[in-house]
Amino acid sequence: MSNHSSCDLTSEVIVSKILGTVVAVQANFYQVRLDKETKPQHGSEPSYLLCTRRTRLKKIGQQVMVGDLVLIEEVDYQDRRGAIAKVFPRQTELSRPPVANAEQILLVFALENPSLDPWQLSRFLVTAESTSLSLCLCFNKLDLITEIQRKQWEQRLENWGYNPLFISVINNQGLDNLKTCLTDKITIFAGPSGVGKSSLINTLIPQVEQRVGQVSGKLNKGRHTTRHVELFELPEGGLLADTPGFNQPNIECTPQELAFYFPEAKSQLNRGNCQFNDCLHRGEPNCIIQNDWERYKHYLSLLEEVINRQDALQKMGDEETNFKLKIKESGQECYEPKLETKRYRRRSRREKHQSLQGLYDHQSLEDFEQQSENLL
Ligand SMILES: Nc1nc2c(ncn2[C@@H]2O[C@H](COP(=O)(O)OP(=O)(O)OP(=O)(O)O)[C@@H](O)[C@H]2O)c(=O)[nH]1
Ligand SMILES: [Mg+2]
Ligand SMILES: [Zn+2]
Repeated sequence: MSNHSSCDLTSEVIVSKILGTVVAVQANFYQVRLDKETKPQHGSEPSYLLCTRRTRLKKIGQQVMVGDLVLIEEVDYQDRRGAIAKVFPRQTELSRPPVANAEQILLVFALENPSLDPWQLSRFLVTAESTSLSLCLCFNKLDLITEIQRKQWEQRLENWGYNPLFISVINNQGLDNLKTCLTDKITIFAGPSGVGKSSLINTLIPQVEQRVGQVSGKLNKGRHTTRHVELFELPEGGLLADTPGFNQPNIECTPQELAFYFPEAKSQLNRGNCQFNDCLHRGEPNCIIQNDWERYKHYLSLLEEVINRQDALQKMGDEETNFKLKIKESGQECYEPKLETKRYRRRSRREKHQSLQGLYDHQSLEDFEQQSENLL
């Protein structure tokens, strides 16, 4: 065989391998954004295909998630259709929200309206730190505070071990730095309700509503009745997942892990060891963690919560997780028996996955599980 023909053969194989990223899942359909590198460059091909999943994938029980990198076959550019033939191994996997291959979490808080609550911020930060994703912290509504107040927050957060971005979506301030942070990555937006996540996405992607409107009717049907995860493409490259706001994420980690999710404590732990391997840093003899940092009280409160949670789980042993954590108005936690065990049975199996618990409210989690079941 001449060099020439073997070269032709190779290029043909490469061309037929169309790769893409799943940006939305609805019932048995997957909206896939085609990878620019593998897509033929005739100029007329669409950027998105509506795909089904090959029977072989169904047989082996291969789930397809938003964020998955997939191989597409049976590409029909005319009808904008295709079939997912393979799901590539995931770099990361979050269960709540269900997103594969996300690289970072963008935590958005408002400086005012709603006013910044350090305790709530700590809960979000610890939840984000407990995933393997990197974290970008961003404070919105800079227009509502003075420069002195901004400096105070900056100093305070620096003591916590963070270097946040300050932005104002309304005044278009600080957005260039943020864009740099988001380029070419899959980012999950998280933060309490009303801080400006959706406003930010609309500013970063002016076409966002139109883009969604272009999606085929089949995929669009459930959009307004079912809240589902969808990735939006940034003009500069990169994908964003908007998630509904929530107020109190639950912390799912072991008591021993918790200190590592506070940068101020982690840096102390990196300098040496406590006398006891299972030290919880509550004044044990020869503990290396000092108590003179601002968030030490947050650490102690969360530690108690994590211990209570672990105790409750242990009590249940291998039984189903029939209890749910309830946070009272006072911030105190208690466990209540849960009657609908089915939902929790599924959830407890998922606990091995990373999760940003609470990013999805229970209703939409159920919706998603319903959809996932339809897919099987
Ligand atoms: N002053 C000021 N208001 C803003 C800014 N950005 C957003 N807002 C306002 O904040 C309110 C909430 O914004 P959304 O974008 O809906 O907030 P969200 O985070 O998506 O809220 P959820 O969807 O409930 O989680 C809206 O009234 C926005 O106009 C800003 O930079 N400054
Ligand atoms: Mg929103
Ligand atoms: Zn210690």
